[in-house]
Amino acid sequence: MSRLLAVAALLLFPSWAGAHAFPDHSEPRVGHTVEASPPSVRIWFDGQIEPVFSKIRVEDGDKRQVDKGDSRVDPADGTLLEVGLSALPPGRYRVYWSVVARDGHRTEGDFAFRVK
Ligand SMILES: [Cu+2]
Repeated sequence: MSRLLAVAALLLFPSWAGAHAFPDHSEPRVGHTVEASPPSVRIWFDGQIEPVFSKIRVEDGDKRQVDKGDSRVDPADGTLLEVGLSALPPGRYRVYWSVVARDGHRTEGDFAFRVK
């Protein structure tokens, strides 16, 4: 959904197409089921992001926060945003991300993953 909106925004406002940051890939992968509770959620973006304004929040099926609230941009890789997770029981989880690219534009979105 968010991706479709972003595409629509680019069609309507081509000047936005500069250096917005969008996710390239993530761990866990979007929509995938993992065998065991992952230690963290990591999202790689297609450009550098601003550490102060970029964060990830992870919620369980009851909307309870299950991340450790320690979102950070990897000091060695300015395109990687990650957050630690507490031990997750089997279930469905949703990742909400919000980042600001170097051009000052904010992008945000969400995706689900499942723990087996
Ligand atoms: Cu931009």
